[in-house]
Amino acid sequence: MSTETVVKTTCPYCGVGCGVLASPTGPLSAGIAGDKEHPANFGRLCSKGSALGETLSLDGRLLHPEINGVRVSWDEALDEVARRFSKTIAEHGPDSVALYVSGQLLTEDYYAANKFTKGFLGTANIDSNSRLCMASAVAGHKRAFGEDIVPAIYEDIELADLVLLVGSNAAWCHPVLYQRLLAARAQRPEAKLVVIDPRRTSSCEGAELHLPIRPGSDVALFNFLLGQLASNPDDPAVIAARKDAPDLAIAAELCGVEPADLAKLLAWFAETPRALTLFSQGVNQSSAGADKVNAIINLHVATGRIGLPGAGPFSLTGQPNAMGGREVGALANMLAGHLEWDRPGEAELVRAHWNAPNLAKGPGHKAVDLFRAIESGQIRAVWIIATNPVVSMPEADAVLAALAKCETVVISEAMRAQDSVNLAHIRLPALAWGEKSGTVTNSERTISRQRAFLPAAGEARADWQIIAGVAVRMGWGAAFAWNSPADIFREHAALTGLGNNGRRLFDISGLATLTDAEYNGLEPTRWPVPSSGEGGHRFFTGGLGAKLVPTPYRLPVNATSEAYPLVLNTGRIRDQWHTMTRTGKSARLMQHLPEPFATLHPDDAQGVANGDLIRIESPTGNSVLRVQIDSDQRPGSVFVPMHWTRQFCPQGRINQNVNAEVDPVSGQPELKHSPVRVTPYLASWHGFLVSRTELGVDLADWCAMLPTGAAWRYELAGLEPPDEAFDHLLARLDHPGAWITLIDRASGLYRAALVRDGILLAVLFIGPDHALPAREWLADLFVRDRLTLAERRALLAGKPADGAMPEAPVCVCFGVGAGQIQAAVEAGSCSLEVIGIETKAGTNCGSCRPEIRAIIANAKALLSEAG
Ligand SMILES: Nc1nc2c(c(=O)[nH]1)N[C@H]1C(S)=C(S)[C@@H](COP(=O)(O)OP(=O)(O)OC[C@H]3O[C@@H](n4cnc5c(=O)[nH]c(N)nc54)[C@H](O)[C@@H]3O)O[C@H]1N2
Ligand SMILES: Nc1nc2c(c(=O)[nH]1)N[C@H]1C(S)=C(S)[C@@H](COP(=O)(O)OP(=O)(O)OC[C@H]3O[C@@H](n4cnc5c(=O)[nH]c(N)nc54)[C@H](O)[C@@H]3O)O[C@H]1N2
Ligand code: SF4
Ligand SMILES: [Mo]
Repeated sequence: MSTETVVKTTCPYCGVGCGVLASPTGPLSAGIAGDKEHPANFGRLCSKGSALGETLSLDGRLLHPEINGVRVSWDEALDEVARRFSKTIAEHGPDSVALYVSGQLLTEDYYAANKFTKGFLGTANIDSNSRLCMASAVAGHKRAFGEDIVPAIYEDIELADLVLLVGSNAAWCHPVLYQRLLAARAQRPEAKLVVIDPRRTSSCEGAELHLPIRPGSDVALFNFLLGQLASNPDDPAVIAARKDAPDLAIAAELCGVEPADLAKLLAWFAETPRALTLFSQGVNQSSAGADKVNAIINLHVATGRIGLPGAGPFSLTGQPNAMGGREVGALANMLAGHLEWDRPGEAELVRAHWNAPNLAKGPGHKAVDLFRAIESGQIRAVWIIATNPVVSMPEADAVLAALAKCETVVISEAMRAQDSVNLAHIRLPALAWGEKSGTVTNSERTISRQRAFLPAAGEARADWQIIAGVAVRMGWGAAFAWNSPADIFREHAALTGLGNNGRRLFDISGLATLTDAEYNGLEPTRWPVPSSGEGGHRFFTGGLGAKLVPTPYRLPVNATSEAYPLVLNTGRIRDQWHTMTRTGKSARLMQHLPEPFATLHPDDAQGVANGDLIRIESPTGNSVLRVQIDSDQRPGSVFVPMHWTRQFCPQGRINQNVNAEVDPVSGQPELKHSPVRVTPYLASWHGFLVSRTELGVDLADWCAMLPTGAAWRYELAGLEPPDEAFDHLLARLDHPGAWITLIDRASGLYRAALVRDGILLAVLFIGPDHALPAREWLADLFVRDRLTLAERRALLAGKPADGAMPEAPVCVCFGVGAGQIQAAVEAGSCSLEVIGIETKAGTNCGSCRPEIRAIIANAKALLSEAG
C-alpha cells in the first residue's frame, strides 16, 4: 500500500469522532485503519469503524434523482422542488413548509440547510434528529452555562479518579472512549467506575459498582448527592437546589436501589475531587431530560468538580456531527453560531451576515410537533435529509401516516430502499461517507475533516450542493454561490466572531481566513479558536460563572398500568448503527445479534421461554420480536433495540410502540420509557430459509432477513398450518432443480435442500419451535463452491457428520465464538490477555472485550462449582 493513496478522514458513526486512514483499493473499496495521530482514538477503531470497508458497495444506493418513482435529470428534480416549495409558500405562507435534517450531515451541509430555511424560506421549521438525541443536553447546558457548552475534554476520562457512566452504554455506543477508560484504569487500579443504568450492560463489566436504578429516577439520585455534598450551603442557589434533595432512605426508595450502594457512591464522590460524569441517552431521552442534565451539572458545580483536569459533567454526543449541528444552529429554537433570538441584536447579526431580509422571526416546530403539523395539514411540504423518521421517531405509525398524506415529501438520501424514502415524491441522491467532504465536530469539541477518497456514486451530489441548487432556483443565487465546502466553512467561522468579544464561548473566528489548502489540510482542532488568544481549553473552571438550576424530581409522564404493566426501554446494540442502512450491509456485523429481540427479566417471562416470539403492544402500535430472558434486565422493564426496519423485519420495528411525550424544556421525546404489555406470539410453525437469491421480507407472517455474504438467511414463523407454509415457500423459491426433502408430518418437521451441480442453492427447515438445527453450519455451506458427498448427505440432518459446529462469533473481527473462549478457559487460560494470545479474540478493535470478560467469569464460576 503506497502512502500516497492514504486519505485521512473521520469515522461517520458515533460522536467519539475517530480518525480513520482510508486506502482506496478500487472505485468501491478501501482498506480501513485507525489514525494513530488522531487525538480521539490514537489509532483504535471499534467493530463498526473497522468494518467500514464492507459498507462501500453500490448495493441499495440511490443513484439518480426521481420524481414519483421515475428517473429524471437533476435539473428536472431541482426545478420541481423549487416549484413546489415556492407554490406552497405563496399559497399558505412560509410556515407551511419544513426541513427535517440530521446530525449525520457535515457542518457545511448543515449550515446550508439552516441558512436556506431560516434565512430565505423565512421559517424556523427546521429541526434535526438531534432533537431525539442531544436536545436535553443542549437545554441543560444553556440553563447552567448560558450557552451550549461541554466543559470537559477526552483527556479527562484518563485523568479522572472516579467516572460515573449515567444512562450510557459506552462499551457498545462509544467503544473507543470506553477502551480509553479501561486502559487508563489498568494503569491506575485505584480509579473507580460506577454505572447508573436500569440494565446491567456490557459497560458494567469493568465497573466497581452498578446501580440498576428505577427508570427515570436519575434526578432523585443526583439531588440526593447534591443535598449531602454541596460545599457552599449558604449560597441561596444551593439552598433552592437543596430544597428538593431526598435523604438516603428516601433516595434509595425512589431509585429502587440498595441504600448501601447509594451510600458507597456518596462516599466515593465525596472523597474524589477528580470526578467525571459521562452521560448519554438514558439521561437525555426523558420527559425530565433537561432536569436530569442540570441535576448532574448542579452536583459538579456545587462541589467544584468541573473545568479541572479529570473533573466535570460530560455529555457524550451520539452522531458524528451532533455537535456541528448545534454550532450552526440547525434546530428549530436556535439561530446560528450560538446566537439566540431572545438576546438583543443577535438576530440582526445573522440577518446582516446572510443578507437575508426575510429571516425567520422566532422559533419553529420541534420534531414531534413538526410531524404533528404535517399530520394536521399545517405543514404541506417537507424536505427530509439524512434521517429515517418512519423508524426513529416515537409513535412511528403516526409519522408514517402523516408522510403518506403530505402533499410534498422530498428526501435527500444515500439509499434507495429505506422506510422513509419509500414515501417520498421526490428522491435526491446524496453523496455518502467516503464520497463527501467537509468537517464534523465530536463530543469534546474537536473539529475534524471528513475527506473524500471515492468517486461519487452514480449521479449523487453533496447535500450542500443540492440545497444550493434549489436556493438558486428560488431566486437566492447570490447567497448560495459557494464553490466548495471551504467557502461555507469560512462563512460559518466568520459568523462566530461577529459582535463576540468574548461574549460567546463558541468562537472559531480564528479559522475564518483559512485558505482552501489550509482547510483541506486542517488537522483535528478543538474549539474555541478565537482570532486572537489561546484556544481548545476546558471551560467553567471550578464552576465559576455556572448557575445551579432547581430540579424537583418528577416521574415519567406515562405510568405503567394493569393494561400496560411493563416499561419499554429502547437503545442500541454493539454492531448496528441506527436504521441499519450501512451496518446492515456487513455480513460480519450482522452476525453479532442477528434478529430483532426483546430482553425480559425471568420474573416477567411467565409463559414464554428463551427464543420464543412475543408481541409487544402499546396504545399506539405493536411489534413481534424474539425473546431473550436475562437476569441482567431490571424486573418490570423490557429492552428492545431501535435498529430493525421494514427492510430487515417488517414486524420488528419498535418505534410505533414508543410514546411521544416530550421534555417541556427541551422538546426531546421520552424514548426510554413507554408503558407496554407483552404476550406470547403463538406461531404454528417456526423455520428458516437460506437462499443464494434475495427473496424479500414478506415470506411469512414473521420474517427477519440476515445477509450472510454468500447468501440470504431468513428466520420465519407463521400462523397457517406448517404443510401449507412448506409448499408455499418451496413455490416461492421457484428454483429449477431437484429438491431433496425430508418430511415428518406427525412431528411437524419439514426439511428441503436444493443442490445443483454440487452447488447448494437453498435450504428450508420448518419445525414446531425455534429449536432447529444450527443455522450457522448451513449458512456456512453457501460459502463453498461445491459440497462434498458427506456434506450433501448431512444436509437434511442439519449437522455435519463429524459434529463440529461453527457458532455465532463474539469477536467479529476474528470470528471467535463463546464455545471456543469457554474451551480455552477450561484448558487453563484465565485472562483476557491469554485468551487473546491463544484465540486472537478481542485483539483487534476490542469492542467484544467486555463480553469476553463475562464469558471468562462465567466459565470460571462453572469450573469452581464443578470443584
Ligand atoms: N453501536 C452503536 N453505537 C452508537 C449508535 C448506534 O446506533 N449503534 N448511535 C450513536 C448515537 S446517535 C447515540 S445518541 C449514542 C447513544 O448512546 P447510549 O446513550 O449509550 O445508548 P442507548 O443504548 O440509547 O442508551 C443508553 C442506556 O440508557 C439506559 N437507560 C434507560 N433508561 C434510563 C434511565 O432512566 N436512567 C438511566 N441512567 N439510564 C437509562 C438504557 O438501559 C441504555 O443502556 O450512541 C451512538 N453510538
Ligand atoms: N426508540 C428509540 N428511538 C430512537 C432512539 C432510541 O434510543 N430509541 N434514538 C434516537 C437517536 S439518539 C437518534 S440519533 C436517531 C437516529 O435515527 P435516524 O437518523 O433516523 O437513523 P439513521 O439510520 O442514522 O438515518 C440516517 C439516514 O441518512 C442516510 N445517509 C447517510 N449518509 C448520508 C448523507 O451524507 N446524506 C444524506 N442525505 N443521507 C445520508 C442513511 O442512509 C440513513 O438512511 O434515532 C432516534 N430514535
Ligand atoms: S468509536 Fe467506533 S463508531 Fe465511534 S467514531 Fe470510533 S470507530 Fe467510529
Ligand atoms: Mo443520537
